[in-house]
Amino acid sequence: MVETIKTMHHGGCPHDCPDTCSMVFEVKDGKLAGVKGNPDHPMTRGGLCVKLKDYEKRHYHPDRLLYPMRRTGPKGSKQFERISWDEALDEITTRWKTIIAGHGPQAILPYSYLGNQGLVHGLNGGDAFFNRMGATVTERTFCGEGSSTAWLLTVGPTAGVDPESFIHSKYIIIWACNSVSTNLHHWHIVKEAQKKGAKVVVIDTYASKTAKEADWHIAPKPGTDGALAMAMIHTIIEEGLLDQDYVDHYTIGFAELKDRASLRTPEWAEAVTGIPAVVIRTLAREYAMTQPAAIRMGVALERHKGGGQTIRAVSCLPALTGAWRHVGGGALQFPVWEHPYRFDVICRPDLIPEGTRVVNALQIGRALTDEPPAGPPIKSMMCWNANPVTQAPETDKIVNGLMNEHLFLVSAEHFISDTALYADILLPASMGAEMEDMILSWGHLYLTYNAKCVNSPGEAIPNNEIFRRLAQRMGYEEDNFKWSDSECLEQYVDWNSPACEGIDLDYLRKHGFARLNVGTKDNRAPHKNGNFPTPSGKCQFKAKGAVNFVPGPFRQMYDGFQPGEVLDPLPDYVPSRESASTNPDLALKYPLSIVSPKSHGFLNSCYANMDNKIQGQGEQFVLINAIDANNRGIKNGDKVRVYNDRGCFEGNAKITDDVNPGLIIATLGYWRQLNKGTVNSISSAELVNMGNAPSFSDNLVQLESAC
Ligand SMILES: Nc1nc2c(c(=O)[nH]1)N[C@H]1C(S)=C(S)[C@@H](COP(=O)(O)OP(=O)(O)OC[C@H]3O[C@@H](n4cnc5c(=O)[nH]c(N)nc54)[C@H](O)[C@@H]3O)O[C@H]1N2
Ligand SMILES: Nc1nc2c(c(=O)[nH]1)N[C@H]1C(S)=C(S)[C@@H](COP(=O)(O)OP(=O)(O)OC[C@H]3O[C@@H](n4cnc5c(=O)[nH]c(N)nc54)[C@H](O)[C@@H]3O)O[C@H]1N2
Ligand code: SF4
Ligand SMILES: [Mo]
Repeated sequence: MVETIKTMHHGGCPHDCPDTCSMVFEVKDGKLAGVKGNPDHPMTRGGLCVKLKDYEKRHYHPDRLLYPMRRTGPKGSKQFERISWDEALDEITTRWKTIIAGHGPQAILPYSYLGNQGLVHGLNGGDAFFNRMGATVTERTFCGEGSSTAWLLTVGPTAGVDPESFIHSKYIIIWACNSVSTNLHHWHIVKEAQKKGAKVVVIDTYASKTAKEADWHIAPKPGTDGALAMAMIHTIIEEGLLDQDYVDHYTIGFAELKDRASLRTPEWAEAVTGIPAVVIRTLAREYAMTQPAAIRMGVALERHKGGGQTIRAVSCLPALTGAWRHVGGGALQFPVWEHPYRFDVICRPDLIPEGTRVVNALQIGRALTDEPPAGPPIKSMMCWNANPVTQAPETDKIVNGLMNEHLFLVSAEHFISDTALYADILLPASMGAEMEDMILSWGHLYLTYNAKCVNSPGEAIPNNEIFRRLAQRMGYEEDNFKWSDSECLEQYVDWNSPACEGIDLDYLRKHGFARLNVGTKDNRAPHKNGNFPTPSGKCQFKAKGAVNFVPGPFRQMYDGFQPGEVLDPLPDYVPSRESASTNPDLALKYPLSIVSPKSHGFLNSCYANMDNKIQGQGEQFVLINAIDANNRGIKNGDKVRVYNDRGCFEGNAKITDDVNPGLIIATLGYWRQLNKGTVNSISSAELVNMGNAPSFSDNLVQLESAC
């Protein structure tokens, strides 16, 4: 038998994950035969996670969508017939032209997120296309926008401490982040620092995989971290543990912060958080007195009504103690701030007609049902790179909205997801190894390249090609719709920026990744002498006159559209919307708080349709304390029903000390098609107090046996 040759190509994991791994694609006989982590990449270090290690199986999964399809049965019945690309695109554009003629372009609503994080096939195409159309703008504040608003307000658009510099840290606080599952390639570095003597503290509302590997696990009630941080600030000031010289030179608003924190005692915080005052004092002392100290903030810190203010309080800590003076000291939010992506060229916010309405993606269920936005009715929605039925809150409303016969739904997908299930037209999209791209990295300081090395199966085409073809049919002439994928890459990065010195596309094609010129892990201390990229140049404990706005990569798109309310100039604890103290009546009916973090074995809802991944992850479970289980006559393994006024889902009870009484945990991603409801059936679509972020950790429920 003749041995065929295996070739290797540079890949970049396209998923919405802070690790943005550099991969090696192995191609044999024109097919993706395997994937490996790039051994040369300082963070990937040759290893991928359990989700991606057999990525080729996802490419060639038997359920993969291979051809354009048209719905033939009732909505949601999963009855489709194969049609040609021409038929599909003609039908879509004919429908859209009719809708635009009758109701105006805002009757069409785009829906996308970071299902693909490529600059070309994730962010591009769709945004420019729908902005050109004048469609409704859909505000995507799923993940980190509250955190980003708070971070920008306090320290500005800085990457902060390099995730790799944690190797030099002596005290590490991982705050509301389950790194072992969600940021594995940072966790390796934290473990190495731990071996070298660093103390690792995990502040998580339950004993996550990461908390179990920490030196110290502190478990505040969900949504109370703002009180914990304010009490740390109180202790640091009261006990004189601060770096007064740093505070005097490089911060503003200390006197006011001191005044605000004077009443936020550890005893006060004990009543709010459930953490003993003595523990809070010890944490504050150790944190302030052990340098370099680094804080890794997780996305979940923002997920309750007071999320923005919580992040502001935490972001003040390293300036108070002077941790920023040291390599490996400071705080890490999203290093994306120092990446020179040209979002204005990618998304073309300049094309949005003045006065275009904005619908928040988290509130899509309301917009499609009982709270339609002012203006024309929503007659059509196109969904790509997102799966709101599984991932967005108030699922029942979303499903009701998608069942509406008058809503023309187009879904570009890899699989018939819980959202694509309701589509009128399905479009098959290409997957990772089938298209050239650069992957947006929000969790490290490397540019990441992805080569096209195999053809797509069936008739799948990349997202950007879908939008090129649609643009042609709609008669849109802008350059964005004519550039090839390679030309897009030339345009989408500011290759002349200092961060890109010595790096170009050819370099990336050869090496697969490149570290930005923003210092090395061994010398980077960007705020040693202040230099905060804020209006004052200082760390802003106080930000007078700040208004709420939507930050992040899409900032430009919203400036001028959402002026927002004036914010409290100082950080503080803002209680949750749904808790026994803030809503006692609701708590009588629904006495349990629920937190729905990421599943170890899924990537949001991706992989939760693959048998081997479900096997690894296990069926939907609900972690519950023995006290709460006994009160309800629940035994380990019982099928339980979790519910509130918004909806319900089912899972298998796991009785454990990993959660405190009053809290249950059910992880995210399981498909509604394969389960009875999902965690988002009970989630509220209310937004948090900054950046219109989601409140996934601010929900009350009741639980009962489902048998
Ligand atoms: N395996 C896996 N990895 C992923 C993803 C995935 O789906 N699966 N998704 C990716 C994406 S999109 C993102 S944004 C990141 C997010 O990654 P993370 O930031 O780690 O987010 P979560 O898993 O939602 O939550 C992390 C931890 O915060 C805790 N938590 C929740 N609310 C609170 C609170 O109020 N206070 C405190 N102290 N703790 C709280 C949860 O119990 C959980 O253990 O992960 C990425 N990586
Ligand atoms: N309860 C609860 N809800 C949450 C969270 C939580 O912690 N708890 N986390 C939130 C967070 S942090 C996030 S980021 C959001 C994520 O929300 P989503 O981005 O909606 O989540 P995914 O499940 O990753 O959906 C992406 C979809 O895009 C498809 N896709 C992937 N690549 C491509 C492509 O190249 N082309 C096309 N056309 N389609 C593609 C995938 O098949 C998948 O169906 O969920 C949020 N929802
Ligand atoms: S999902 Fe995250 S950890 Fe897994 S391969 Fe992709 S970037 Fe790496
Ligand atoms: Mo996310």
